[in-house]
This record gives sequence, structure tokens and C-alpha cells, in this order.
Amino acid sequence: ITSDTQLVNLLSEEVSADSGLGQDVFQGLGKTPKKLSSRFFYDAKGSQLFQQIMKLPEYYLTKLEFSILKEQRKEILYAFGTQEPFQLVDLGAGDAYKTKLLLQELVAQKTDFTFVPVDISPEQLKELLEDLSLRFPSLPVTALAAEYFTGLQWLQKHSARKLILFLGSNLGNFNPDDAQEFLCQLRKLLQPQDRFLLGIDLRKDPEKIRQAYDDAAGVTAAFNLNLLHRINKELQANFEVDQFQHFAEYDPVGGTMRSYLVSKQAQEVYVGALDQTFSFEPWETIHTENSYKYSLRQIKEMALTCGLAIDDIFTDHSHCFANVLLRP
Ligand code: AVI
Repeated sequence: ITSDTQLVNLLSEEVSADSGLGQDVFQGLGKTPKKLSSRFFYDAKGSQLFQQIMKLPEYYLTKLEFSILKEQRKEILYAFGTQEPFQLVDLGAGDAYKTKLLLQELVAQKTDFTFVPVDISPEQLKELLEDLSLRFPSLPVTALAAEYFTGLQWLQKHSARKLILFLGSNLGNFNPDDAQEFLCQLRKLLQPQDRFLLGIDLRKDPEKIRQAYDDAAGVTAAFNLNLLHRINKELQANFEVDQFQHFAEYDPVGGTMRSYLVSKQAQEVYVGALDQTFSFEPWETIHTENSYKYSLRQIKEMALTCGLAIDDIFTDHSHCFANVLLRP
């Protein structure tokens, strides 16, 4: 690891000690209908399952975004303009699988830039730093273990221009009001020369969408059910995980892909850390995730609402996925 590489941990100690899972379980399973937040999918096992999802034949999102970035990276970087030094900020970087396409191109062009992956998992960032030090030994990297906005605020002290990436249709996991709010908050942190590249899953054949969240190999089911394993482990609960099943339905009116865990029988679950018992009726549901799909018109409207303009739209041949370049 070179001297130009650093890992900055901006996660406050309370936040890293308490993920908020207990509170989410207490509130979410106490409600009718029951729900849990998809934020908690990503423990070590969940992150590993998500890496597997991204390789599934049905999960077209990753493949399409990868192909857009691969085939159009020169145009994307040209539209941003890479002559002046800048920071390439990757919100929710993970293993930066797709971002490496841009890094490769920028390094090949001998561009003067710093890579700034932002992620809430310091372990994930450490792995990424090692990987990058092998692939791109002279690339300066400042890795930020932080929530998105804490990371962005911390970066405000650097005057460098920024290209901020928010890939993978991560915006789709926010409900539409929160997605709008997110864009507006982000807009406030942008300087006139900064740009924002948003990866978004578009509306399409409803059946294709549904299958992406209900794959034949059952990896998405395992990913969803892992939430119960996590609660068992971290909150000393006694979910009988095989007494629940994964169910995914797509609502083409609202563009909402919804995932549930369904109780196959009447059962009671005790959560030790909360000293609480939760009862399930036969076939009662726990709503665990929304993945919203947008049309380009909706994206334009959301952008416009908070003073962002569309510079360019990069899509795949089938117009199933888009990477939208936005400017303040
Ligand atoms: C991370 N996020 C964009 C994924 C999605 O498509 O909503 C998470 C996921 N859930 C099931 N499969 C993938």
C-alpha cells in the first residue's frame, strides 16, 4: 500500500457498536403489517450473497451497468472533463467492481485524480485498498468509512472538483420521497464544476424485473432469509428460518419491486436481546425491501425539482438501465 493511500474512519463509535438492528426489529415486528429494513441485509454473509446475486443470469442490473461503463467510459469521462485534477468519489463503493472500469481508463490516460471510495464497512474498504494496490500501485486512494453525507461533508474541505458516482441503482432502495430528498441534499454539496453519475434501473417488462428478484438458484431467497439468521445471531433470537419463505412481487404501476419473508405456519419467535416474543399467523408477511424502478422522465423531474440538470444519458442497447450524468 503506497503512502498516497489512506483509510479514514468517520463512523462514530456508537454507530459502529450499535447498528440499530434491535430498534428496527422492535418497531418493525411490532407493527401490522410487519416490516424490517433492507439496510440490515449487508452483514458479512449478506454482502457475500449480494456479490453472488450480481453474477446471477437473472440479475441483469449489474451486467447492463457494467456494459454501459465498459463501452461508454471514454464518453462518460470526456463529458466530465478530466484535464484538471479531481476526486472520483464512489458512494457505497463495495468492491468497486464496476468503478474499476473507470479507474482502468483513467490510469491508462495518466489522469491526475484521487479515488475516494465511501462505504459503511471498514472491512470491505480494507479489502478494496489491497486489491487496488495490486491492480493500480500508483493510484492515490482516500477510502472513507462513513455514511454517504458524512463522507461528502468531510470532502468539502478539499477544493478539488468531484465526479461523484452513485451506481448500482442504489437510489432505488430509497422510497421516492427519500430519493428526492437524497438528490436535493446532494445538490447542496455540489460546486458548479462537480458532476454526479447516477446508475438507475429503468422501467421495463415487469416479468423480467420480477425474475431478477426471484432467481431460479434461490440466491436472492437466501439473501432475504439471511436477515433472520442475522437477527438470531446478533439479537439472540430463535427464528426457525426454514419456516419462512422468500416472496417477490413487482407492481408495474408504482414501479415497485417488493420483497417479503412469509411465515409458512403459525409461530412465535423470541428475541432475547429485546426480551420480546413476536407472533406470526400462518402466511403472515414481513416486508423487507423495495427496489423502485424509474422512467427517464421521472428521473428528469426529480433532478429538476432540486436544481440538477441532465448533462448526458448513457444507456444500454435495450434501454433497461441508465447512467445519468447530472450537473448543478
Ligand atoms: C443494492 N440494491 C440496489 C439491490 C436491488 O436491486 O435493490 C439489492 C437487491 N435485493 C435483491 N436483489 C438485489
